[in-house]
Amino acid sequence: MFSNLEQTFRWYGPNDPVTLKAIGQTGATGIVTALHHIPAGGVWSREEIEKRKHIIQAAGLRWSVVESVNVHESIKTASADRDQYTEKYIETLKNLAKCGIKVVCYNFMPVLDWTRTDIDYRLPNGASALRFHAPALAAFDLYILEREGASSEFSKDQQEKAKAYLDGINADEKKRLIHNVMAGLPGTKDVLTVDQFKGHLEKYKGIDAAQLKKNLTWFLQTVIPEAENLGVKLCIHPDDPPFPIFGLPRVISKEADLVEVGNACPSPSNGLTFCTGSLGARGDNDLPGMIDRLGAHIHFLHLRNVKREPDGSFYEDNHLEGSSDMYAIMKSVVREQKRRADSGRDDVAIPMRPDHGHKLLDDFNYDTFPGYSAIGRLKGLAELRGLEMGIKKTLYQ
Ligand code: DNO
Repeated sequence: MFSNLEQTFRWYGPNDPVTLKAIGQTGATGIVTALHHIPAGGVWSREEIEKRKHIIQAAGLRWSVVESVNVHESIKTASADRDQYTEKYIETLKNLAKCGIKVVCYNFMPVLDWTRTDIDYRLPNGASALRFHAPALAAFDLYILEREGASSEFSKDQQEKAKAYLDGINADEKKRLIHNVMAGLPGTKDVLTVDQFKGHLEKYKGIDAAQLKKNLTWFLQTVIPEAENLGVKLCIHPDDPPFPIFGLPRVISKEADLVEVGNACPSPSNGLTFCTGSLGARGDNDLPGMIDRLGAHIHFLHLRNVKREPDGSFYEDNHLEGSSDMYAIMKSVVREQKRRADSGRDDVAIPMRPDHGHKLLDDFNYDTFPGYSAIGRLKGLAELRGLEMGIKKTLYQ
């Protein structure tokens, strides 16, 4: 039997209340982390990388994947200083490669990384989940940000629902909404002010999806050949949510986008982070089929399930429940592993992490990063590894 997926857990570094010791007890063997204290655009020195690597190894774990080396906004907007930031990006990849860390996740989402309106959405059993509530986002856009042109992007009905939502929340809830939407990069506690955000949006005036794709293509064609020389596998993370928000273009939302990424610079170093939660927020993404067709390019898996609602909202469900068929997804993943094993590829043990988790039980006693509780993710990992084993034994033993 070919090997299992590599079970990994995201760890936000020494300040993460979920310790490496706790992670070891989940059964995960790999760590997914980044040097979150270095802002996008800064070079990760070899010393800093080694320091972090040693902490992980001392806990008996391995630094399997970097998530993420963030791409500077100047590269996404093709500003005059993009060359300088691209050189720094390559420098970081070189340093990572020297330290033996060779799978690197990144994304190409303008301004904000992932976006949720509610980070404490209570499910009937009392668990706390993350939610994207479309009327709340529209309310923020139309009536808090007061973005020019926003009203032409929402139907009359959507505008009415947004207004009703805003009228129905109190001052604290409104503050929380602003905080949730403006929260900065994962792993930081940074929160943009609405005015700062407006300033960022300015820079995207005149950048539509076609232009953003061009900028991504330039980045890939500049960086991928270097990564290939280093033996580093880059893997782009899809947009979350996988549709435009705040008038900003989104270019990694569906199968055709992922195909375009590959075609922009064919190379084993130009790969995908297949995030079933992000891609699964669109009903027209056929996740198992996408894995069947694009599996060879997947270097990293985020396994998570969302429950879609008719108005474009969604919340994060249990890993095996929700709108996506996790059994069919895992079956496609296992088939991809079999293809890799049969063709002698050395990356059969694709790193996977249980992406996000509910807050459950004792999780409420810790101030964890949104989505990154210990017990909720442990539950997800346990279910996913059982599913993997069941499918493997049924199909191949
Ligand atoms: C959320 C994550 C994202 C992801 C980045 C990848 O939990 O999946 O923050 O890490 O977008 O670059």
